[in-house]
Amino acid sequence: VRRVTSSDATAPHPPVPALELPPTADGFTAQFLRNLNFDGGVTLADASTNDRYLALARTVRDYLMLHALADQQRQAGAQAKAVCYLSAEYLLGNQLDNDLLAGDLAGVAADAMAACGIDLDELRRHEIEPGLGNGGLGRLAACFIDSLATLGVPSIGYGIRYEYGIFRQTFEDGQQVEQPDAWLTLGAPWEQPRPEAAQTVSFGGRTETVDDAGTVRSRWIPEWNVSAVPYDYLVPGFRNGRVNTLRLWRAKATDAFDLRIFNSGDYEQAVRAQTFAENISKVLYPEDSTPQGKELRLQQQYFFVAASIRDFLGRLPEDFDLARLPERVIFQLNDTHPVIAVPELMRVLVDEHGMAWDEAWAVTQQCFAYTCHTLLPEALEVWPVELLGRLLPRHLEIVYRINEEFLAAVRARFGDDEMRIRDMSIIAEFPVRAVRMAYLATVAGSRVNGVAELHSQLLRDKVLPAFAEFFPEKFTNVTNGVTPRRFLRLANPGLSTLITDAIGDGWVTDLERLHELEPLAEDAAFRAAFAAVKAGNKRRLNEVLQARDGMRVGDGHLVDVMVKRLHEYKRQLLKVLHVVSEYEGVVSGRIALADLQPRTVLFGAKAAPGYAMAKRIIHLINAVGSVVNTDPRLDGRLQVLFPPNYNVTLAESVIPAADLSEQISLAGKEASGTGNMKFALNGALTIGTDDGANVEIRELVGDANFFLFGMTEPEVAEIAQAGYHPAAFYQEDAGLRRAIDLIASGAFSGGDRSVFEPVVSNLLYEDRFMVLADYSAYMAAQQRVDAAYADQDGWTRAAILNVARCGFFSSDRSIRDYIDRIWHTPPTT
Ligand code: T68
Repeated sequence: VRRVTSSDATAPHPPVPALELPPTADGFTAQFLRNLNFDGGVTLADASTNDRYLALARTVRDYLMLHALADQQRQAGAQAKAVCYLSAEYLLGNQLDNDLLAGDLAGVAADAMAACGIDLDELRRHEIEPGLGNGGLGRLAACFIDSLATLGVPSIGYGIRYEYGIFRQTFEDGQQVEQPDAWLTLGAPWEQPRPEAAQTVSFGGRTETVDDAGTVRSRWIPEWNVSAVPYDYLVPGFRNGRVNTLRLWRAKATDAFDLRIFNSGDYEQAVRAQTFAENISKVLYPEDSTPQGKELRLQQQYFFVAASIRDFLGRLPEDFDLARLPERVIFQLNDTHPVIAVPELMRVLVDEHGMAWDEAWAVTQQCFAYTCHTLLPEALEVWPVELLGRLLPRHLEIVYRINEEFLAAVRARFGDDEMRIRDMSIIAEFPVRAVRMAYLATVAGSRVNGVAELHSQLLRDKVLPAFAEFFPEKFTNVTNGVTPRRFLRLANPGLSTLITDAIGDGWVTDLERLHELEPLAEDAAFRAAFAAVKAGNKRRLNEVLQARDGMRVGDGHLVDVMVKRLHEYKRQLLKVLHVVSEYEGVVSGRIALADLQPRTVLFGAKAAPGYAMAKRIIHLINAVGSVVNTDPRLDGRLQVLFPPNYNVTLAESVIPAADLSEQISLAGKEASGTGNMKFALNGALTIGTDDGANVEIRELVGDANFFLFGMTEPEVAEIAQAGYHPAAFYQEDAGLRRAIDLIASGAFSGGDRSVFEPVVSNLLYEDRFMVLADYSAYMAAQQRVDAAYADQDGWTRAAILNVARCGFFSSDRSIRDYIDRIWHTPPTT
């Protein structure tokens, strides 16, 4: 590779060849300079870090685009059934390394940057991840589009291009402060706007009935429109030449709308209208597992699904017979957020294409499938009829008719059982009349799936039992998975190399091959190498934490990690009680300092801005940390770290460094979890309850390699039934009492007892998620952890077995399960 000097770069370019595959360092360099000069308008000598980053990203995208164009050619005229994944969230994480890996461009990019005298790592650090999701649900969608591309499934992801993603979290005096995530301000090199493919989406107005040659039809006369402009992201498969599209919609005011008002002479009003329209894609709602019920949120939902359905139908041949739509598409509903797509497709088929209702309903039922991601009743979305009728009057009519016909079918089967009818109605009557979106999705979809075995069973037995009885054939399970490309190959290069050296690199796309590592758990040299990788990952984490937050994990410490959204059901408080108990034990002299296993407890969690208790718990964690970390009596043997703004990028440093993975939700509350899979796959041992996918992880890795504790779901149900009294646990357990009393005393709040009083009284008198009931079992399990960690070699053996036995948790397997059980799309290539 020729070294490009700054004087070369300022000189006019010689003619450069078109981009070539396979990529070469010279070709990459030339394209990079072209992008820097012509796209960025700067010379190499004058380029800022941002200029270089943008040009590099553009160059990577250019290579992927070559594959994408070839892919389009291959698929032109193809009639394969496609998967349209409808999701309000995609928590993508950084793109640069992912795309370099998938496109096999890392080597040429490194050479090219070296030739230009550019520090590639600096550009890596410059990237801002698109945080277009809250947590597990959004990250699952991102893993799924990676697997869809890697498996070569014809598919499109549809979503919203939020101008502001999940907020950036900072701490002030230990309390969460939310800052806007202006991720687009420095340029968005990975996206391609496609204004020519914009769709119009309508809202409001009224319906009227028209006599259409003897049949009475309803017609929607909307009041206002917005334009949905697609922004396309390339989703490369892993080194297979396949590139799928993630199409995210941005709201813009329509020209027509503006013109009408401009012509009326009201300039200010016209500009206001523009703001109003553009608000629809302005910001991601930061609530997870608690729907907001706000009008703008419903506008977002309808906005993106209406645009997506039109967009997909527009790809079919002009003369396509829509009765055959199920042969060409399945719309997968990622939770209830896109469920308004059901009445929208009905409206398009019936009102716009004149299809008879019954035929349209048969088509619609085959075109949708619904994934549920929760078990919390309060997390099931409902839309007040008043709001839906105001925003989407025709859709409300359609929902009413769907409900009427569905309830007639229920009556035909079970008679006039009014209790049952009320239970199953898509329309709830109390506290206000409202559409139950999960019910609508269940009635409309061909399949309903939960996201782990236990979750799917509880969905059938507890959340939707009447529906499971009525439509037993619809209910199925697809256990979640995570992409091994991002969460093992990229995040853990040390372990990846170790694995590849041992068994070859086939595991990257066939994760079950990790089983071949099992015998190596008995190989002392392999164990030593594995332990060395873990130690290296801890050093790497320390570099990241040091630079980002001035924090570090203690040398020789057990790294104990709890990273996930802050929610009471996930029970960060149980982890806090463990820390406080250990601290109290040492300062009171009950535990000899020398007997304390040195540990760093690392938390990462964002709280929904309106969730007061979650924010208090964040405050408590920080408060406990600042006392414990600085108390000389602990001599640094117990550390609590809470780096702010946990996101995908930080996860990629934290997970490979962890020894212990905290998955301690109350049994029956966590639908699946996916962090639990990432940790086990990277060789952390889990301390966990019998909940979500923990159940399947434990079955696979074996009881000896998993620290199980706590009540089972039936036990939880039983004590809930009998009446749960948390204060009784407080009375009976001296250790628990000491920990709670210490918090209540103000020891972590400068003597001010009022600060954490709401947390303490909630635990003592309500404790909805039974933290106190599981406390003693959790403490005992942590003692088993300490004992196990004392035998380093035994711990490493167990860690290797975790890696070797977690191949099942690849999102490639999840996608194959969706194909087999739900989509029935053609075999993948
Ligand atoms: C999560 N759900 C589940 N919801 O909690 C988790 N909710 O157990 C599961 O592993 C994961 O989904 C993937 O299946 C969520 O993450 C949300 O983020 C959310 C967002 C908006 C509204 C409601």
